[in-house]
Amino acid sequence: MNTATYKVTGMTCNGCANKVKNLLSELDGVDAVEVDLAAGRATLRASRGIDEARVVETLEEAGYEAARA
Ligand code: 9UX
Repeated sequence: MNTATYKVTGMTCNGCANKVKNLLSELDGVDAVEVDLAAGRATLRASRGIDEARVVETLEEAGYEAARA
């Protein structure tokens, strides 16, 4: 089990939060995603190592800025 929190910049409404949650949920090995819209944070739980570059790339392609928190 592996947990990682990311700072996500640019989420402005619940639609954004849901989009981020869905996108990250589709990534390999990701079991659960929690998104905190107000705090601008996403936390991933994964059964194996999280591919950090893939997480950041996925968020950036969707129009957000992301960095490991
Ligand atoms: Mo809300 Mo976000 O209308 O991509 S969904 S701003």
